[in-house]
Amino acid sequence: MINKKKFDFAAHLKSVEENYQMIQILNEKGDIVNSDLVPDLSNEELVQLFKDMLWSRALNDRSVILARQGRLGFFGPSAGQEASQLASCLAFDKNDYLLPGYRDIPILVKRGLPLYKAFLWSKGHVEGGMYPEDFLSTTPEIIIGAQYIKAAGVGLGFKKRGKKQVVFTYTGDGGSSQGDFYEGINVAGAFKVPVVFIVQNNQYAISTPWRKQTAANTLAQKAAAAGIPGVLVDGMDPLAVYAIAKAARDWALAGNGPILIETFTSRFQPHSMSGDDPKLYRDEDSYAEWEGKDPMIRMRTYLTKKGLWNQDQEEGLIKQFDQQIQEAVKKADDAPKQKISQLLELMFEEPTQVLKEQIESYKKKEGE
Ligand SMILES: Cc1ncc(C[n+]2csc(CCOP(=O)(O)OP(=O)(O)O)c2C)c(N)n1
Repeated sequence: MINKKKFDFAAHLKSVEENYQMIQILNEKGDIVNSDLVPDLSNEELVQLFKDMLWSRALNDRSVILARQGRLGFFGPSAGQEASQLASCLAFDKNDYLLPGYRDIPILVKRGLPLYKAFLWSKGHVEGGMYPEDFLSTTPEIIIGAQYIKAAGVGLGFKKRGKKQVVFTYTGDGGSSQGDFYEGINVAGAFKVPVVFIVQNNQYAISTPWRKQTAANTLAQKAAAAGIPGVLVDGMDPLAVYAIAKAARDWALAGNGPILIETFTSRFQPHSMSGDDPKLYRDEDSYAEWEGKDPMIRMRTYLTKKGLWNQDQEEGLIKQFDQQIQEAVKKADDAPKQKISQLLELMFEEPTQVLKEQIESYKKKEGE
């Protein structure tokens, strides 16, 4: 038999990839380029979103200094990711459930976590991980990608109980290379649970560029294997991030199942403040390119053109934010010293015999 025509694998792959074009609404010059998708946000909401982004940048800048002074424990800078973080979280309701990663502190605080608790968490203090019962979030996940499996579980619980709530979770490009990522989106798709999975592709997993982690042309297309929609968004564009996250929430809430969103973004600073040196793996020129796409510049220009913002407003606000941040730092510094016995007591509802002995021994050392 003569094989007349061979299957064109390359064309097949190209046709798959064409479905994942990046969505942008607000371009680098602060102009609307996709008027069909402009989200329905009032002037007040737009200004509030920008204020939240400014606050997040101020928190980042102060935290970098604190970390350099040795006054924080772990800290993962978030500068560059303000649109990806603050505009996406704006799309969710107070009743929705959040599963964040370690870089998502601004989202947790925006959702109501007292800032001093975030500082305590950074220092590894047990109280930094103790949330009020009605605060609907897990603590920031350190094991990359693990939150995706838990998110599927929380979503399944909501679905089984007929709750009108959505789950939203964040990981990075590195997280999307983990088995947990695929298991999470797969099971969520199979059970059609209300989860919005967000991958913040800041292009590096510590020093590994995202292009070296996967042959996939986008991370959004990984959704196809789970049979769920995947959308690639300009992660430096607050309007596009919000519009897609809001639509994804509506889709999930209506019972259609999960969605995967890739926000293509940039981390402007080191992975963490614990010795990572981006000069070893990142081209100096790439900073200039990405700082030109800065979500702060874009949103500021857009609001200024609309007559909703001026520079004087901004300077006063930053001072105010800095003051609030300093107060939270002080509160965290003044917290009672971490007790190892307390940490051990919280491990299990009923401590094992070995733990009981350790707790007693620590209590003696701690002078109780
Ligand atoms: C399962 C697991 N493997 C390795 C690590 C070590 N680790 C910490 S952060 C990180 C990179 C994560 O990169 P990414 O998911 O892109 O998120 P980003 O830090 O860029 O926000 C790695 C490998 C970890 N925390 N968990």
